[in-house]
Amino acid sequence: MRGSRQTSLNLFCILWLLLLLKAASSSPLLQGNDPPPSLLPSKGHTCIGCVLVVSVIEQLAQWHNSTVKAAMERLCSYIPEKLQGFCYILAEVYGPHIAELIDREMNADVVCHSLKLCKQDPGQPLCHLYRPPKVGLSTAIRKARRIVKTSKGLKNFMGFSSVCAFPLLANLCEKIKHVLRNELPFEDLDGDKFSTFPTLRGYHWRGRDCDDRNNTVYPGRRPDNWDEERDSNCNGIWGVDPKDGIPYEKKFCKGADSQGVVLLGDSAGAHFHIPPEWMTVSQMSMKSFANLPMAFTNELDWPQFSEITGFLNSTIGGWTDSLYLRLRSRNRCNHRDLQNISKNGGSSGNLLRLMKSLARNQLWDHPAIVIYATIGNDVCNGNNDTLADMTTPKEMLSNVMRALRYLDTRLPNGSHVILTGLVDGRFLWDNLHDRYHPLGQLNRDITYSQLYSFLDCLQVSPCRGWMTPNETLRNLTSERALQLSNVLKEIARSERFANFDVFYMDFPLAQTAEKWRRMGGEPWQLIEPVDGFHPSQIAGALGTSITWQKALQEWPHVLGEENPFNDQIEAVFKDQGGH
Ligand SMILES: *[C@@H]1O[C@H](CO)[C@@H](O)[C@H](O)[C@H]1NC(C)=O
Ligand SMILES: *[C@@H]1O[C@H](CO)[C@@H](O)[C@H](O)[C@H]1NC(C)=O
Ligand SMILES: *[C@@H]1O[C@H](CO)[C@@H](O)[C@H](O)[C@H]1NC(C)=O
Ligand SMILES: *[C@@H]1O[C@H](CO)[C@@H](O)[C@H](O)[C@H]1NC(C)=O
Ligand SMILES: *[C@@H]1O[C@H](CO)[C@@H](O)[C@H](O)[C@H]1NC(C)=O
Ligand SMILES: *[C@@H]1O[C@H](CO)[C@@H](O)[C@H](O)[C@H]1NC(C)=O
Ligand SMILES: *[C@@H]1O[C@H](CO)[C@@H](O)[C@H](O)[C@H]1NC(C)=O
Ligand SMILES: CC(=O)N[C@H]1CO[C@H](CO)[C@@H](O)[C@@H]1O
Repeated sequence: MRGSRQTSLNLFCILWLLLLLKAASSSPLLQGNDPPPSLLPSKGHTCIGCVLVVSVIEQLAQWHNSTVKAAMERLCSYIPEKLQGFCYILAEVYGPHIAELIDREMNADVVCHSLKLCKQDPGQPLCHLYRPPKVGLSTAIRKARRIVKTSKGLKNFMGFSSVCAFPLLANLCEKIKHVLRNELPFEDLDGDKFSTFPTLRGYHWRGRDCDDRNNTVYPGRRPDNWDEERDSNCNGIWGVDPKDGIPYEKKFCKGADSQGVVLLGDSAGAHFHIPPEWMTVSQMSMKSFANLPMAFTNELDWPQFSEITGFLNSTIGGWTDSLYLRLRSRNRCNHRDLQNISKNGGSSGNLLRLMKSLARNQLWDHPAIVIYATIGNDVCNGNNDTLADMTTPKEMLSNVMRALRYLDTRLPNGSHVILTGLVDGRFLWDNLHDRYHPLGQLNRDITYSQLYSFLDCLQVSPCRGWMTPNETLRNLTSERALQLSNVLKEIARSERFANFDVFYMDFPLAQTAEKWRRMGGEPWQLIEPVDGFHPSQIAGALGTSITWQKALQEWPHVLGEENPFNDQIEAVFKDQGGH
């Protein structure tokens, strides 16, 4: 009995850490050619998870002037109901011990090292997020370990890996695994890739299906018999005008150059975002965690608000503007024709596999505008020798050409491909290094520079080359990024394809920053506050308007003509069934 209670506590612990800390870093690192992520987080992520959770508990106690135990209970009361049971038991049993450590002024680094959730590898430095305590980090940890040893409750502390081996828990582990798995195998989505389910790569990622049972009904196809009887392409336009007997789809959409929007990209394109409310104790409430289940089943991405395929009003700050929304208001026949084929960790190499999940049929479907945007992962990695692991220009050329040749076999004639250059990530260090991270704002004790070093030390940095105090390294990383962008530029200049034309544009970071400055904003607001790495909601929305203006001026044919029937479509079909 006792054993199994102890085990569920540990399981909860795992769940909580996984949740919070997959957050803090993992996803951008998962490269497509790695083995599928396992249930158990890497050592580095476990450590970040622990430091994060302990910090939040510590700060909640401080902010509400409560005991550590009360702070844990408070945190439990904020998280979604299904997780609360475990949480309360955990607080009951572990509370006193963590409290004891915290009450002795041990910071989260010390607590986590003493609980062995952070480990020092032989020959490696001792990783820490906070400035080390006066007595020195190793001394503090030794002292904390003695306290932990003498306290009964933690004696049975079970290693993570042993928990799922426990027969009673295998089932639960499977379920958690299912939800937390970063990757739903696309092969499993049988034939029809569109869905009426929002997350788990459902309609937040692609236009919503309007008849999930019929595989020949999906957004983006050319209408079947002018959609006289049913909406075969899900754009909300169907039926026959009783006044003249002409099908509406024919009347409003024939010759309208309908086309979809497809993003082939990375975590920036998918719009990776960890809500800062999850770790800002001064504003923490039940509301702060309401979006937690959705966020995790969407891989911590928010494609529904993203700059290319966003279609819902942002609930995470800023506003939504997207290429899809603009193309839709230019021609309402394009309603719902969007696909966001991007993935955290997407790079020119692993995109080759991911893009197989593109749903476009050369015979039956409308053309599409494809945005190819892997803006950083070809130079970003967390490896020791980061420079050696960057994509070379030669590899880039080969990867992108393979991708384009593949697209040429999948995209309907008349499509367009826009290659987006890599970002210059020096923007991150330049604008963030001495600012306080959300976790460090209460006590002004954690800067982005500290965060970057912590991630670096744990060897889980999403981008060692740019998230570093070493200016030479940052410059070298930008130099490589520029070389890779030039490869894309050259491809757009010199290569021709049968079914689409191809263009290049720089990633519009500089223009975005300038535009935001004129609007009275600060450059740091263009970066995701929690990870200190991805473009923020504001950066995405502003980037859209810049991309749109550029296309309008330089390649107007890509966007197609304005549909003169837009108002009539709206009058007859209202919001066209929504999204
Ligand atoms: C915090 O609570 C303790 C005990 O309830 C009280 O003595 C102390 O004055 C409080 N401190 C502040 C800053 O409210
Ligand atoms: C599926 O949709 C297609 C296209 O609209 C239609 O022709 C066909 O009859 C539908 N099949 C079923 C079983 O409803
Ligand atoms: C977004 O908000 C605006 C203004 O509040 C509203 O007009 C619009 O319909 C909303 N869009 C969506 C997709 O909900
Ligand atoms: C990086 O690699 C070098 C040489 O292989 C090694 O000496 C060093 O300890 C490594 N550093 C880390 C942080 O792994
Ligand atoms: C890095 O690049 C910037 C801009 O090109 C330059 O001003 C600076 O001197 C370079 N720093 C180093 C250490 O190479
Ligand atoms: C900075 O990075 C460069 C390139 O990796 C390396 O050669 C140099 O030793 C680093 N400097 C410091 C102070 O670590
Ligand atoms: C695509 O369309 C263009 C113009 O409409 C035509 O010239 C070209 O031959 C077509 N390409 C293929 C592969 O059908
Ligand atoms: C269906 C699909 O691939 N959706 C992607 C949309 O974009 C996000 C982030 O860019 C990806 O994580 C999704 O996988």
